[in-house]
Amino acid sequence: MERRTVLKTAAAAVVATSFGLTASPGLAQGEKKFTIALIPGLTTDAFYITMRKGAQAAADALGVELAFQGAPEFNAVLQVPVLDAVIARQPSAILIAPTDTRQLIEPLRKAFDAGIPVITVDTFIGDGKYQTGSGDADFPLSYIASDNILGGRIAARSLAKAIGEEGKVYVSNVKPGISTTDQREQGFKEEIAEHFPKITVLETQFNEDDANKAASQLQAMFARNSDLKGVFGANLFSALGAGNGVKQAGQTGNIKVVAFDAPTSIVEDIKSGLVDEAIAQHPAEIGYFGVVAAFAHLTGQSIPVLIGTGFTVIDKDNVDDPNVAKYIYSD
Ligand code: T6T
Repeated sequence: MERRTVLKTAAAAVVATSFGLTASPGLAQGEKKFTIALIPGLTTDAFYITMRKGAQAAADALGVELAFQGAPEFNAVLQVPVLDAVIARQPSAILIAPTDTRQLIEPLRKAFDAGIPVITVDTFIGDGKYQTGSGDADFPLSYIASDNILGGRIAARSLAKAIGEEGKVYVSNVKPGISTTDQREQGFKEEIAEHFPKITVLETQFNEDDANKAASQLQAMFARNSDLKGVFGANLFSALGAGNGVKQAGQTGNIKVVAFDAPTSIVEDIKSGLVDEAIAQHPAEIGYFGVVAAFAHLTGQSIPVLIGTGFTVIDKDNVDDPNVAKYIYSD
């Protein structure tokens, strides 16, 4: 056995013992064998609320304890102390949506060094390629998420169609350094560059996950570009804010909006014509398979290093279909 694996196994045994989690069948009735911690990007976002529901469903099915703890904002400085507190309680495994590709590497390594298996959900650290034996961020066991580059490409095709394949657009985004939203912007720009020569992508506007800022930015972009044709909101708050900006500018239907994510308000926004298409992720699946993967690992199974979940593209033609509406996020 490779040395790293031996160390990992030994450390895991220490953690298991400190929880009284050895294989012995001496558990009191109702006592859970494993505690899996889920640390979201932030606690109040419908995307992570929905992820938690999926995770809880899997935890109930498997008889494990789910501990959900996160920060009130999508911010690495606020997420790290939450992670430290979780590590101190020595859960059986950690599922985390790291809020920065670099800033969470060393904090997460502390969990790994303590023998706590780490799986990242939604976002990744480093380049997202885990268990390769190279680089400083390959120690998580698995990455479970949407294909965000593909999602950005889908958004580009939707927006291109909505604006008649020509004119000025821009990306409303959170901030650089977040794997998901960086990849969506990348996929969006690649698709436009490859297939839509008459579309100009203006400079990305970063809103720090603040919908009010995204709304003001939309209005400022429109003031500078009266021929602005469309905007891609690269996550829930970016899209919500950009949409509100379009409405406040009296440009509903003139400036087209394609939204990533599907909070409950998206139904009304699609029906009113404010949003052309929304790309719903499947956060409940991410949470469900996160817990299943952690459980599989804890019980000696091997797990895939990458688990991809899907999208549902919502527009006015399918928004009332129950098979589509079920992907609207929970509040
Ligand atoms: O878009 C999701 C998530 O995938 C992303 O990493 C951060 O923003 C959201 O949580 C939506 O607000």
